[in-house]
Amino acid sequence: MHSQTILITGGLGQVGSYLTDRFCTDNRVIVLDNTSSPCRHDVPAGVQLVIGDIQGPEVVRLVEQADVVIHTAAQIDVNRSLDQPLFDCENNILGTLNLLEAARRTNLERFVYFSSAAIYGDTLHTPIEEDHPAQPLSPYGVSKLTGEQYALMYHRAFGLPVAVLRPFNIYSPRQDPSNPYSGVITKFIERAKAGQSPVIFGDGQQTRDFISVHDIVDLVELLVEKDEAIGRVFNAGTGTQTTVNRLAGIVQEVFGSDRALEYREARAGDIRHSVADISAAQGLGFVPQVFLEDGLVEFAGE
Ligand code: UD2
Repeated sequence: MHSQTILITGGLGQVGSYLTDRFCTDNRVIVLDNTSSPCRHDVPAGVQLVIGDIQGPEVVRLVEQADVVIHTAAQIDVNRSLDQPLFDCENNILGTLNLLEAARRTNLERFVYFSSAAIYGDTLHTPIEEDHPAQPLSPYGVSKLTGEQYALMYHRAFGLPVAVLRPFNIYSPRQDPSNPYSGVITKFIERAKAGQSPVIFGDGQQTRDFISVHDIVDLVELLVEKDEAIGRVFNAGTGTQTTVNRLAGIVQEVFGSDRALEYREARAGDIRHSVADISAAQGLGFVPQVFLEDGLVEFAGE
């Protein structure tokens, strides 16, 4: 890959920070972040940090300098989107549109848009392929889907080289444990570190497709490199489903605990089964590398 100037929105966040670390070794990286939910406050040497919002006018100047835009910045809290749908809409839809408008008349080589598996809503079948009906259950899901639609329209109408990814359940040691809406892995690990057993909502037989942030970064690299990715949508998962019970067992193993698991009432609106069909990503050469067991070991060292 030749050296490029890469603008990473949300570059201080859970995913953006790992993208920054990977891309900055061979490229010029500019991070744009409004510091609303940073998982770190600094960037590696040589990376330019711009504190600002994706809705601001400065994105024009930043996008003009870039060869590639990787757009991860978003309001990511499903519950907050239910409480404040307008806030979610402004951030995610208008913010994305502002970036796309800035990109419209440039010679960008790639615009990578981070969507979410939340766009699917209740699943009719698994594994979930990209053509599965999109029936989001939250304003967040609607805002992510709308962002996708705008991005793909900018490809069709204006030739912008857009690629979209729909991450399933991403995990990394940089997810903020103090956030009440952090994912189940972060929750289980925090409890394990405090000598407590995992709390399982429902019978624990519900499944998810847990994907390491390192695999997400690999897939983004492919979306940037491969021209076949342009104008298309890719599920970002491992294709493997894991029950919440099994996850709890692995966390207990990694932390050497044999306490009894705690079961509580199922969460309202919880989706029963979720696993990605990743044949589209595999067609680009994507091979998930991180087994859940190994990915969780990384947390033990934190
Ligand atoms: C994921 C996304 C969310 C949205 C949603 C769309 C994450 C962190 N969240 O929610 O943003 O895209 O998918 O479908 O990726 N659980 C427990 N104990 C706990 C915490 C959770 O048993 O302490 C269960 C929970 O009831 C659920 C499963 O673990 O069945 C996964 O929960 P989650 O909050 O990590 O993620 P999910 O899939 O609900």
